[in-house]
Amino acid sequence: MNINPNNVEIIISAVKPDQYPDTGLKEVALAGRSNVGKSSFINTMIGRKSMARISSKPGKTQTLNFFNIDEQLVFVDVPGYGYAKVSKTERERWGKMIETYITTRDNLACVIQLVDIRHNPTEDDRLMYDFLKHYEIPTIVIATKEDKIPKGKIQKHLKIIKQDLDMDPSDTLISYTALSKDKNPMIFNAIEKYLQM
Ligand SMILES: Nc1nc2c(ncn2[C@@H]2O[C@H](COP(=O)(O)OP(=O)(O)O)[C@@H](O)[C@H]2O)c(=O)[nH]1
Ligand SMILES: [Mg+2]
Repeated sequence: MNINPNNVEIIISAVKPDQYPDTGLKEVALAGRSNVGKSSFINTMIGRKSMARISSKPGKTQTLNFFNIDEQLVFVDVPGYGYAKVSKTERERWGKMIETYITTRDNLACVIQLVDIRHNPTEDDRLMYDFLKHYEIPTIVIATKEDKIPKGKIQKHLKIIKQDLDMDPSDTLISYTALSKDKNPMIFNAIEKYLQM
């Protein structure tokens, strides 16, 4: 898949289904703890420095942000979970927004769940993955920030993540760093498989 970075635009920030855009394109949603690197991932994948906002205030974006990626697919940046300073009411509103989107969106092709390669998956990471598997959503797990650990330790960390999430063998796990575009083709290939389904 070849993406023209100059043909990427934010379509809309939505909360409710009647605000979801009507593009006819397949959607790929990003899930992950706040600050794990979702916005950075989108920016690196599309080759645009600050398309998706890289937030210094985690937990701030409480909307689903839809990005039209060169008329080929739509990335949906989802607000992160696990941010401690969020009130119970906000957390519940967040949960409903995600659940509604994941369970009702017909053109959702797959979810890319980001985890931090340095740490064991958190309880929230496991709950999110289980939730996606419960609804049979194809999932690509991206273990990001690999630049922060020695190269020789990457495989060991990937193994732990796969085990801790109890990953479905049909799901893909890829180590990643937003500091480099090297793995963009590999990840677009993994995504492309689900776009055709
Ligand atoms: N070293 C390194 N830092 C990263 C990487 N991805 C994200 N970051 C940093 O982690 C912080 C949170 O990133 P952001 O994309 O806003 O996370 P989000 O809350 O999941 O959207 C920012 O300071 C980023 O610069 C990565 O692959 N490597
Ligand atoms: Mg973000």
